[in-house]
Amino acid sequence: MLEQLKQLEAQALEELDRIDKPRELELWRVRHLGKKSSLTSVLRSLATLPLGERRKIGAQANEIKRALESSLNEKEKSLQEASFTSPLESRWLDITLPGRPLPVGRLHPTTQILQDICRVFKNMGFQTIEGPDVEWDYYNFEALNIPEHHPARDMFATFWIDVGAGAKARLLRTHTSPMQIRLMERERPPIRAIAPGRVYRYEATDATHESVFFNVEGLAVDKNISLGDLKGTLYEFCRCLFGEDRQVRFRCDYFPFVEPGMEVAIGCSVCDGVGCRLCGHSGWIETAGAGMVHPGVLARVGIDPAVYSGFAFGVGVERIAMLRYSVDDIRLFYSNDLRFLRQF
Ligand code: 2NM
Repeated sequence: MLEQLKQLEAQALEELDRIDKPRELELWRVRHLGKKSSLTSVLRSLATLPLGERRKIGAQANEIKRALESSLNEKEKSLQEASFTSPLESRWLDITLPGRPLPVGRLHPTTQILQDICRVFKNMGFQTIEGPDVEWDYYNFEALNIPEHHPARDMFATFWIDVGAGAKARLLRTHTSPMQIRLMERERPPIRAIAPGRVYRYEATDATHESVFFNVEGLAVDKNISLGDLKGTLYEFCRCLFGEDRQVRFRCDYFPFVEPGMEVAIGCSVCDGVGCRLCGHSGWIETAGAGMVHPGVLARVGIDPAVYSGFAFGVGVERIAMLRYSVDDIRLFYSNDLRFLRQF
């Protein structure tokens, strides 16, 4: 019997030694220490033995039971430790490898150009003013010399918010001049200001027209402001943005809020004047409208047109971006094509 117990122990320990997975431990425990194990049946059968043998074999069996239990504990601990350390030994972390590049965002090309334009005018002494995209009819039209039913309203295809409610109707601004009216209402000359912002036109889109785009409008009001000041300012603007070589052309044009009015065009940077899709085969791209502020506009905001005069202009930001980067379709700016946007 004693011999049998020794063998039992030796076999159990040998099996335990070979175990290398924690879940096998439980199977081993059931096999050698469980209710149906040989060891347990030896312990159960002790009662049937004569007293002398019962003591000897009982002590031996209990000792083996304790030995197996403590071996099991130790094995459990060592397997647990191995589960922590072995991944560190088997898996390498090469800290000298270069990192994975993270995609880096950037400013939208329109925003970049907008900032450039504002910087150029800031350097010429213009303050920047901003205001709401939703405007009153009064500020967008009435105050700019465009009363209701005036044919000039057709120049600014409008997204209306309130329909047919006179000067109190709301709309999406068609230019940022409304902010200049507000400025002239509350401040006296000398005034030098630009109003950058989003504007809206209810029009079909094509290569040079979007229904939502950015404008920068400028205004200077003072004594003795002349058309020469306007031309000098816009020449300087074109030189700063496009360099000394690009040509600038002024021609007569009509805007209800200026008199005289003019359009400003710049030599096409895509074809260099030869003619292409971008410039409509004319070699010129219209980039701005401008003129001397209409006396009626000044009078309405309480600035005496007999004492003061002013010039004003409006620049299309995307048009400038198209020239600067030789982009031949304005719709590329807002189609969210990363292949396009990543180039800026
Ligand atoms: C343009 C063209 C010509 C303009 C006029 C004014 C204001 F408020 F002074 F009357 N602001 N901007 C103006 C003049 C805008 O955009 C094509």
